[in-house]
Amino acid sequence: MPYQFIIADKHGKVGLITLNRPQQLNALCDALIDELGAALAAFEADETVGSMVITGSPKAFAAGADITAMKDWSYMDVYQPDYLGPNWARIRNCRKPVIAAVAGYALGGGCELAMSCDMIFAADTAKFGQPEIKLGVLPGAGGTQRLPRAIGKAKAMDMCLTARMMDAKEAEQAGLVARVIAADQLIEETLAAAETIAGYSLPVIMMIKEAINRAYEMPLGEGLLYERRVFQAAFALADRKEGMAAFVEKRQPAFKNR
Ligand code: DAK
Repeated sequence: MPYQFIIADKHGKVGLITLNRPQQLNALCDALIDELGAALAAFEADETVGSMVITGSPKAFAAGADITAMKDWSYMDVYQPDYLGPNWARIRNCRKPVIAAVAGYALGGGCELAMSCDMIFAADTAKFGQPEIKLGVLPGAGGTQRLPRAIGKAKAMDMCLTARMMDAKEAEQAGLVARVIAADQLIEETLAAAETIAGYSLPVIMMIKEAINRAYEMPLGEGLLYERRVFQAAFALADRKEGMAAFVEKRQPAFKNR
């Protein structure tokens, strides 16, 4: 399917989505988010794909929602259609793992998009920020919610209230990113990690993603119970049997996603 604002292609078992509005530093216009949701849905439905990667350009992962598009809107212009609600939810509701490969700016909605992914791999050039306060608004797609969970209240307050940017090193130390990678290796290393994930059993991949995400929604006791029940459910999978048999027989497992 041809897209205007993104490029979607497959690398082995990995669906790679590249945000492609370079003149606007990948500012997230509504149509781009629609296309991103459509591409993720297509990869979700594709049985040959086990994980996805979202990336931008060397200069910008995404410099935020499209300020030019938003500048003249009224409250009712955004409230009535629930602006940026449903199409952003499609990203959050993805069941296969999604890695954000971030180089350059990830600001405002760009930082929030990266945080909506399951993990962030950052180039050493990455800069994260929630500068909405400078525009007279606040983060609206998770900045005030996911950021404190990722980096703690103090740093989240600092970033959202002063609008300062955080570099890749600080972001890794603070727990926002999983890995910092030399910029020229970012895509290669991220695709390799995504391919490793996609090589495992798909239902187990999805169970792990679901269980970790529950850690943000549930008290510890409920989360541990949920994890145990899903662990027990994994014993219904042919892939569980295959994985353990392969270990005992000292061979590579051949998972069938069943
Ligand atoms: N929107 C539109 N255009 C943008 C843009 C943006 N966010 N960011 C950059 N551009 C455009 C610039 O206008 C410029 O266009 P031309 O002048 O060439 O036509 C071009 O990209 C290059 O930008 P600069 O000339 O500014 O480049 P510099 O290297 O000098 O500076 C910069 C790079 C990233 C520091 C700077 O461009 C900048 O500060 N950009 C704005 C960053 C920002 O404030 N981002 C937050 C936007 S508000 C929600 C979902 C999402 C959101 C809210 C709710 N829901 C689900 C409810 C999100 C809100 C936001 O993100």
